[in-house]
Amino acid sequence: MASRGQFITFEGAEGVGKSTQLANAAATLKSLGVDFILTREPGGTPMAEAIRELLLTPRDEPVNDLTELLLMFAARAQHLHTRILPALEKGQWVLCDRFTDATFAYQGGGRGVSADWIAQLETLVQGEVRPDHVILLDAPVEIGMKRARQRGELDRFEQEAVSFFQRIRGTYLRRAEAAPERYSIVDAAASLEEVSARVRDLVCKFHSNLL
Ligand code: Z5A
Repeated sequence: MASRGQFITFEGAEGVGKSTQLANAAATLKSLGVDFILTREPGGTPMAEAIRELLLTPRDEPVNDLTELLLMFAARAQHLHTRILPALEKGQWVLCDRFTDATFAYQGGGRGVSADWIAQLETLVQGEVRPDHVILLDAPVEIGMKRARQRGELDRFEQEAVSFFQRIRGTYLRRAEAAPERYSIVDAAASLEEVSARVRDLVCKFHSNLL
């Protein structure tokens, strides 16, 4: 029977380079001969992608914080139980663009929802499942916002103020500093070459630690 795959998530505020580094990590795993899937949250299955659409579309109707929180976890339940866990059980590694750390950062730090409520939903939906490694791409908020805004139209989250993203960055950093064995903080303000080299090294280290 194949040994369980590794679950690696990429986190950070908007525009820090998660999608870019996910592709870099995927190329690294390919070169190491590791079987893996690439996925994202909210989303990752047809139903969870439909929930993503609901969450990201700018709308005139104010969105209640609890509605947003519950939709994040509804999408996560579908994604985790129908895609992530079956892949891990088959021995595939899972590279995921955001996971529950984003909920603590955005809904908790950003919106001010109680971290206890988020932790309760985390236990309900995930049981004991947590990412094996979290790669936190960290950069001053202005840098990420500038990079993201060069792409054009802004989604519902991207329309928030700088202070919202500062609270998010602070929450991510506090979580990472509290559990350094599981979180790797990468300076995402560095050049693309430097960030890519650091992420490649981390992925190679996670792989060699299992040998
Ligand atoms: N959300 C939530 O609230 N709660 C949750 O639980 C979850 C999510 C799971 C969708 O996320 C939204 O959902 C998100 C949080 C919320 N909203 N926001 N903000 P998303 O991950 O799809 O969207 P995003 O955070 O806005 O990601 P992004 O804008 O796609 O950015 P990115 O993936 O981190 O960056 P990128 O696309 O790789 O890079 C951006 C640009 O910078 C691009 O042109 C790159 O070529 C360039 N780049 C990348 N790295 C560098 C370096 N090092 N130097 C220079 N230029 C660079």
